[in-house]
Amino acid sequence: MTETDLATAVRAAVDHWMQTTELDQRKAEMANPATLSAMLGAAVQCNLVLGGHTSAVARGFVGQAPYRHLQQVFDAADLGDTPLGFFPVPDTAGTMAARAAVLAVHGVLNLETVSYATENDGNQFVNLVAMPGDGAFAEKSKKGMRGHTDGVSFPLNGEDDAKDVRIAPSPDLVTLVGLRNPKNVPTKLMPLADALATLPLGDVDELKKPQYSIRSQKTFVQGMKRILGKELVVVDEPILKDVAGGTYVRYSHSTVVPSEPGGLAEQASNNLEAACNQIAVPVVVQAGDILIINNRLSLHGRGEVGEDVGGQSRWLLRAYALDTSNLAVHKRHLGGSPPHVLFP
Ligand SMILES: O=C(O)CCC(=O)C(=O)O
Ligand SMILES: [Fe+2]
Repeated sequence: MTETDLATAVRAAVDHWMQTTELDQRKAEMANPATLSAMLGAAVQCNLVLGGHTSAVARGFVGQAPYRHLQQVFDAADLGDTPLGFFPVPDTAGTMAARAAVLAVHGVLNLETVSYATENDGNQFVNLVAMPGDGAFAEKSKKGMRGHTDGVSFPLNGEDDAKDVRIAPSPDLVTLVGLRNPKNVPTKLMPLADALATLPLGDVDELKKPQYSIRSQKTFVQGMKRILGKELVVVDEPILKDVAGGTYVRYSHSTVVPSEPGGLAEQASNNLEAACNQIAVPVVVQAGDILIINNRLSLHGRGEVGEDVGGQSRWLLRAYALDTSNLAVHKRHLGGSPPHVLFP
């Protein structure tokens, strides 16, 4: 299987859905994303089979790769102006096709499209755009980003937070969708295996020791204060974890610090970061593209976005996917939230 094979199967499913529905019907179907994802995922599966592939192969093709770039999987026309904040995503034909493409991809992979109640009010799709003003979010939105994984203070899938079993895992996949990217600002992919191959073994050992404390990323903090009463901060955690068939990572420069500063643990995380910068692969997510990032096998960052806001400025959508086949129900937020909203 190639990225083009998968992209072609997704494109056919999305085009068919767009051609056979009107805006009102699309909105109604989008209100039940799990059902729509299963339906579109089944359509992708049919298209794969027609092309001589299977969805099981697609799951391995995506699940074992640090990232996959699917180009031109939907028509990014009819968008309206670039929004000025994380949400809402405006309901236009272009953003509907974009969201359908994500649900189609997650559907064929048997993954649920999830969000967290504490981040962006639990919105399943958010705009990644440069924001006006001079608050912390606005400033960050225009800058580059160093290597990180998303939802870094949450446990790996299948594990519990040491103090609160309700805390859901961080996403398995971070899926970015291109709506516009006129200045070709790259997203930077940092496959973990490539970074670790350049590190001394001693550093890798340090990164596997439970000796780092992890704060939550800025987008979660306000919501955590509301829902948990405080920001989630975890202590004595490793950055790397060996699992069957590989090594997983959770890391963010701004939120992960060694419990004891100035020692080997700090040297190792600094070296990991330098290694990530060295091996980073720039990928320009163009209008109509989907970039699937494995949030365990790859870190990601981005280049400088710049000052342009609104109008025709850069606009990506982001969604998260999680294998929820073994997810305990207490890790969902529920209580009036849609089922895809996880706790916290
Ligand atoms: O804008 C991008 O290309 C990536 C953004 C990102 O990684 C994030 O918002 O967490
Ligand atoms: Fe990110």
